[in-house]
Amino acid sequence: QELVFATNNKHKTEEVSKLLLNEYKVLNLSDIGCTVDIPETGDTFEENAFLKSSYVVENYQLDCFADDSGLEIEALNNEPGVYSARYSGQKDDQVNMKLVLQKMKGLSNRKARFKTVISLIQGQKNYLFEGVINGYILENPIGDQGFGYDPVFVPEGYEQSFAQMNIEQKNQISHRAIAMRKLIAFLKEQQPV
Ligand code: ITT
Repeated sequence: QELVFATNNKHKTEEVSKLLLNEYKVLNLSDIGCTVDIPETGDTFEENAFLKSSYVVENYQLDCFADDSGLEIEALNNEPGVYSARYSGQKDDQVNMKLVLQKMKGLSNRKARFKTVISLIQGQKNYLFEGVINGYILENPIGDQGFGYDPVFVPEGYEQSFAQMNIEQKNQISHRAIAMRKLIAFLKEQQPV
């Protein structure tokens, strides 16, 4: 069975595909022929996730789900938050991560969390699933796996940054994996065995 994931982000597709491996083949935006960067004009993860999923429903008449996520840093009043993908004004992970490190320079409160909100639209209804992981921001990036802010984020109770973990390790604990497990449980409930 196929499931459409309204994303242009290859890393998200890879993480999510691994989580859905046994149940669904995941199709991303390019797989359904959509080359649009869907505008994310909301001020919450919930709104932005819904903007992406509803775009596909309206333009392609396909049920689908979307993920909006970001990094909330306590000492920066929860920034970059919904602006995580373009914190510096550019959609450039390296530049955005550097800006975070610069703003965090000298700050002793390093607490942060990653959050994902998934919007699933099924039969015209919108269902939301959330995942959060707490952790802290390093002084310097470390690791070369993952994407985005992974090299500067260490989850609570771990010694390694997300970028030092492989996908399987990140998928055991991440914000996205937590939200995805809720989505998978929901989809399972609807399928009588
Ligand atoms: P789509 O909207 O096409 O799904 P995107 O990259 O624009 O892809 P978001 O709008 O959700 O995704 O932006 C989230 C940003 O937050 C993303 O670009 C990363 O910089 C960061 N981010 C989200 N999840 C992350 C993760 O698991 N690890 C590191 N950074 C993450």
